[in-house]
Amino acid sequence: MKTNPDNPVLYPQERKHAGDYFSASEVRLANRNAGIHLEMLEHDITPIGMHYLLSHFDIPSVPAKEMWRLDIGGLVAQPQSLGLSDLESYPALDQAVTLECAGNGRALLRPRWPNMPWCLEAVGTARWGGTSLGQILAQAAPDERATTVVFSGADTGVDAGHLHRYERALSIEDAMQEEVMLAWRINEQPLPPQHGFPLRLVVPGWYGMASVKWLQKITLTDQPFNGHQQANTYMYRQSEDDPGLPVSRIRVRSLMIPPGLPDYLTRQRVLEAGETHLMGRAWSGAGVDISRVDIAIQALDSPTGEALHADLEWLPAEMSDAANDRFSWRGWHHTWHASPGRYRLYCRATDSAGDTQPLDARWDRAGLGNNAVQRIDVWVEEQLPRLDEQ
Ligand SMILES: Nc1nc2c(c(=O)[nH]1)N[C@H]1C(S)=C(S)[C@@H](COP(=O)(O)O)O[C@H]1N2
Ligand SMILES: [Mo]
Repeated sequence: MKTNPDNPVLYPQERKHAGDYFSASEVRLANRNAGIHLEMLEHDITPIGMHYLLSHFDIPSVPAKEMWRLDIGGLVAQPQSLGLSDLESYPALDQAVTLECAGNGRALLRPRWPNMPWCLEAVGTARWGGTSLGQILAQAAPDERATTVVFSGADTGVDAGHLHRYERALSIEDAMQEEVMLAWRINEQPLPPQHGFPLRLVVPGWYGMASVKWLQKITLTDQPFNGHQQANTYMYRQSEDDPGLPVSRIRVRSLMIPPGLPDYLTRQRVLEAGETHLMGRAWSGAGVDISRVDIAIQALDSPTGEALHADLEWLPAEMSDAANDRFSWRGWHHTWHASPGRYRLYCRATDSAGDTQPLDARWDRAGLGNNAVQRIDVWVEEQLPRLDEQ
């Protein structure tokens, strides 16, 4: 094999952290990989088209639904080649799952790692429909030496000079968990192309990278899997030479719907004094419940925007009924009697395993797993101008 050493795709320059301004590449990625609009946190189930998206390469062109095969091979006694109609004959599994990208919050770190510049919008909760993976793996009769299950998508591209298919692995124990599913429906509809049509993996509780879209092949092996998206990306690292720790489950987080009205360009918020309904969602990938969400409202000096008191006073939010599924977010709300001024609003979730969100972001070289407390600045006015007097 001979490739041109001047080719910057195969031989890229080293990626470096960046300062203030987003590059054209980051803006282009942001236009491809839309995020949820935070006001859509109003819905238990995120409407299709409002769920965030992250696709590394091009959305692959896939054969018609009837032609699609899922091949299961490697260390198995009974290799399988299954069409979608074969999968549909297994018991249906339908579950609301909160999916979040491990890069959510990346753009709030300084300095910034050039990659998809998520602020806080890489999350959504869909009702995924399909069937549990474990029973299908069991049909293939895994060899007892098999330790690892590799999932291969139909999409291919280059990242950091590595040409590869999008592939991720789970340990066989993790893959056999009953909630791990093969999904061909989202919110009662067939998967749209951007969410993995016709078939994807959904790994509840894990950051999104585990949920391989356009799933074509499952391979059982007794070797550790060292694919690019397993061993190089999606590792928590402090520095370049840090061997790193694998990214797995979603860290506890809450988000608030920004209250009041937005400024079009800056998204700064303005609202009228009085009773203000604050609401949002909280989730944790440990498969454990959210035990509490606390709210803090900090008065800021106007016009400097500096905090008038450094200390935060936390007030418990009311949690909505835990009607949703185990791997799905939970609603919370809080009534704020807002008086005129400038404020910073905070929300912080704690799960029943005792994990809570840090106030400040933990450093990660690639901007992964930043679950720091959200801050929203608002201006409260005695009265807003009347619409028809403008
Ligand atoms: N085949 C394939 N699967 C993939 C990806 C991808 O680029 N290719 N992106 C992963 C990442 S990083 C995330 S966060 C989720 C996003 O799923 P969504 O786009 O359906 O929200 O898909 C995961 N599965
Ligand atoms: Mo992601």
